[in-house]
Formats: sequence, C-alpha cells, structure tokens
Amino acid sequence: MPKNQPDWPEPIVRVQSLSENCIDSIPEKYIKPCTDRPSMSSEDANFNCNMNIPIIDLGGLWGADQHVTDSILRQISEACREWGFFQITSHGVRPDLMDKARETWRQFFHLPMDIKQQYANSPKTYEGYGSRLGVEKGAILDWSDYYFLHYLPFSLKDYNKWPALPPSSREVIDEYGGELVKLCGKLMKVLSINLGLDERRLQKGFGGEDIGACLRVNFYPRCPRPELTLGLSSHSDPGGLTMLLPDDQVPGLQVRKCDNWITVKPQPHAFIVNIGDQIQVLSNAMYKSVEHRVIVNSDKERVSLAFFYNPKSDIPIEPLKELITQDKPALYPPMTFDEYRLFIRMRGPRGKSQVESLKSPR
Ligand SMILES: O=C(O)CCC(=O)C(=O)O
Repeated sequence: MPKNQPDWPEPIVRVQSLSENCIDSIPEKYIKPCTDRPSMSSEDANFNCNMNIPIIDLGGLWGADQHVTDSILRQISEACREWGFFQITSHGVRPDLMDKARETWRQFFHLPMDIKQQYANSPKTYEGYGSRLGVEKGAILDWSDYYFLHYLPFSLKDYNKWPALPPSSREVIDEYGGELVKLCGKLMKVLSINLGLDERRLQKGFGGEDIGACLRVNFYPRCPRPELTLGLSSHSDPGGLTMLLPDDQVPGLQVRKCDNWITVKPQPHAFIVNIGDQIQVLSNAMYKSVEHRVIVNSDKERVSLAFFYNPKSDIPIEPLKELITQDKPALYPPMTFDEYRLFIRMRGPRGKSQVESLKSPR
C-alpha cells in the first residue's frame, strides 16, 4: 500500500498523536460549531440516564417454541419501527471471539506509528488506516482514527490490506467477519418476515449472495476538551445493516430520539444493530435509518468495531415492489450503492441529508 496519501486535501494528522501532545486544548480544526457540540447539561444527563435502546435476547428465535419465536420477531419489529437501533444478546457469536477481535484492534492502535503508517489510506477506496472521512478542504474534523477493510465480495478481500500485526490478527479478523456475515444473513430473514415478505426477499434485493461486507474499526483517543468536539459526527449509515461491537468499558455512542441524544448503555457481549439507508430505501421507509454520533472523553480511549452488511454495489436499489401501494408510492428512485456512497466518501458524515435528498418529488 502506498505510504503517501496523494488525494487528501490536507496533510493527514493522526488524532492519536494529537491526543498524546495536547494537554489542555485541541486544534481549532476539531472544534465543532456550538449547535453540534455534545450537551453537558445535568437536565440532559438525567433524561439520558433513564433511557436506552431496546435489548432483545435472540435465544430461541429459531427454536421449536412458536410463541418464543413470535415474541422475538415482535420485539425486533417494534425496535425497527420505533428506534432503528437495538441491542441483541444470545446471537450465536462466541463472547471470546468478540473480546479477541476488540483486543486485537486495540493492540493494533497501540503499535508504533511507523508500523500503522504502512497501512495509511487514501480517499480512493478508504481501505487501511485513516484519520478523516470526506475530502473537503478546511472541513471540521472528528476526534478519531480508524481502520477500514473489506470482507466481501471476495474480489475486494485482500489480506495484504489487513494489518499483519499484532500476530494472528488476520485470522481473528477473518473468523470474526465470517460469523458476522452469518448473523446478518439471519437478521435479514427476520426483517423480511417482519415486513410481510418472503424470508429471502431482502437478501434478494441486496443482490443475493453477492453482497458487500466491510469493517470500520474506530479508535477514539482521549480528548482534553470533549465538550467542544465529537468522536464521530452525526450520520446515518449508508449501507444495509450495521452490527456494532462497542467498547466494553467506555460508552460514547449516542442515538437521536426525537430531539434528544440518547447515550447507549452497552450490554455485555451484545451487538448494537442499526438499520442503514439501503434498508430504508428497500422498505420504502417502513424502516428508517437513524442518526447517531459519538462523544469522546478526557479519561479513557475508546475502541468500536462497526461491521457493515451492504447490497451488491452495482445493482439498482429501489423500494421493493411488494411495499409500494397507491397510498404509498415509491419514495426513492433507483440508485446503485456505489453511486450512493460516493456522497459520504466525498463530504463526510452529514446527518441524514443524503437519504433525505433522494426522496422523489411528489
Ligand atoms: O463508535 C461507535 O460507537 C459508533 C461508530 C459508528 O457509528 C460508525 O462507525 O459508523
């Protein structure tokens, strides 16, 4: 992988290096406008304390007891409609694999900088070690570094673009991805059934077996002025479904609920699932992707693994015919995922502006 980053508009600065050198201030480039800064008011904190996204135990989902299955399907259906976000437990991925995956990545971010720099990314594919999303010169940046890689399709899977260190990281990352692809396949069936469709319908809408899957590992270093910045700006996920493995020690993910930001309280060994823009489009907005963002803190770094399950990238994605009615005509024109994700790759995270801008004029 080339060591220079020819296409970034400005020299890349690693937030981790900034964090190690900033004692009590942060560079202006990371200071958000007042309206985007996290609220530190005690009123908001109180409201926040009592709220969490739904937690759903998947144990028994595919078992013999139809009442249990129906109850889990109902909980997921409600969570998709009301929240667009939920946590799942008893999901079948081994807890030790989840811990190992997160620790492997934590160790990667603690390797010496010259090793990490060998994987420095460019905005052409974003694969590798990165420190900004979007290529707009002068943009206000987020307080995080990340690593991005592909699992699927096989044509994009390239072990040489995955970190070789720490030892056995490629095996761990590979096994983790395989498990998550299986889990996402199961959830796609659940969502299809809940939308009143054949259980394979959403997967078919994604392009069958030929889908995309990728991982972004986020590293949020400690920040001396967390009230002025964000680890990741508000956005909805452009893809299909996201499975987030959050830090087990440090909260930070906030989900927008009406006009409030709810800080997610992660359950041990749960995945946080959220609906992406492509499912909003396929479901003709029966399910909606939801804005979320990440706050940082001055005491502890944070690591999260966001696994994105996406449609095949070169087929048109549009509302499924079965979900179009006279009362509810197709809300979105067809667009490939390749075309769609260009927006976020060029402009960086911008709330829900992209999916909203797609809506067909009526
Ligand atoms: O770090 C988190 O908790 C959320 C990460 C996220 O939203 C993303 O990677 O898209």
